[in-house]
Amino acid sequence: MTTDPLSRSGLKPDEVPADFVVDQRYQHYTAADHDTWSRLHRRQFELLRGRVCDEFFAGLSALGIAADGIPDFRQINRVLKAATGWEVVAVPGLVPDRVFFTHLAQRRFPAGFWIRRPEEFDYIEEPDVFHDVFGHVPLLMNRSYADFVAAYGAAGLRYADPEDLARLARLYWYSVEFGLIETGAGLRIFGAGIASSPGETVFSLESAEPNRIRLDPVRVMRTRYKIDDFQQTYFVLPGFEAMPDLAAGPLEAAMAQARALPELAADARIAEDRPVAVGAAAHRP
Ligand code: HBI
Ligand code: FE
Repeated sequence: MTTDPLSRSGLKPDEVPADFVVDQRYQHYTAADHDTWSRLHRRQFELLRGRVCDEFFAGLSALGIAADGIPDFRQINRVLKAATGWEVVAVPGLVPDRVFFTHLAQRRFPAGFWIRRPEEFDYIEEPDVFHDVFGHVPLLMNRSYADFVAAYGAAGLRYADPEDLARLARLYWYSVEFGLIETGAGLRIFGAGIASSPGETVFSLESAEPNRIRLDPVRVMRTRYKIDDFQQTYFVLPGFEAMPDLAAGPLEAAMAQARALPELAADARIAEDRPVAVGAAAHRP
C-alpha cells in the first residue's frame, strides 16, 4: 500500500478503527458529489450496453444502484445480504492487505465512501465509491463471483511470502478487476476496473493492441501487470462457473507450478496461450 489511506477521506487517524470500517456518513455528501456520481453512472451505463455481461446489469438493477445519486450502503445491504451473504462496508480508501483479506473472507466488501473530484472525472488511482460500488458490488449478487472474492480473501490469509501474495493478487487483478467473459452474445466485460472506466471499456473489447487469452490460473499468476495504463493482456473466462478454484489444495497446486516457472511481462505471448477472438457478435448492442 503506497498511498496514505486517509488522504482522501477527510478522516483523522483517531477516527479510523483497526478494521478500517467507518460510517458512510451519507448525510455528508454534497449535491456536487451526487452530481459527479450521476454523470459517471449515466456515461458508463450507456457505454456498457452490449459490452458488459448481463449479470452486471442485473446486479445494478436488483441493488438499486442507479443514476439518481450515490447509493446508501444500508439499502444495498438489505438486498445483497439476503442474496449472497455479502455486505458493503465503508472504508477510507486502500486498506492494508491483511485487513482487506480478512473483510473479504468474511464477505464484507470494503468500499471507499468518498467520490472523486470533478477534475478527476476520467481517472483516479485510488478506488472511490464509484469504482467500488458501481464496478464491484453488482457482481457480488452472482454466486460464483461472490464465492470467488470470499475465497480470495481466505487464500490471502494463508500466504505470507510476498512473491506468493503477488501471484495471488494477479488472479484477482486479471479477473475481478480486468476480466473478460465469453457469453452467447459475444465477448463481454466483467472486471470492475474496466466497467468503471470509459476508456478501458472500449479499449478492452475493441482495440487490436492487447492480448486476449483464455484464463489459465498458472498463466495468470506468472503475469505482471500495469497499474497506470490500460492492460496489455486480458484474460477471458468461458463463464462465471469457471472462476479459478481458490480452495487450499487446488490453489497451492497452481501456486507451486507458477513458482517453478519464469514470470511473464504484461504483454508476453507464450506458445501455450489460447487466444480468444473478439468476434463479430462482440461489442454491438
Ligand atoms: N483496499 N479498499 C481496498 N480496496 C482494494 O481493492 C484493495 C485494498 N487493499 C489491498 C488491495 N486491494 C490489494 O493489494 C489486494 O488484492 C492484496
Ligand atoms: Fe477494484
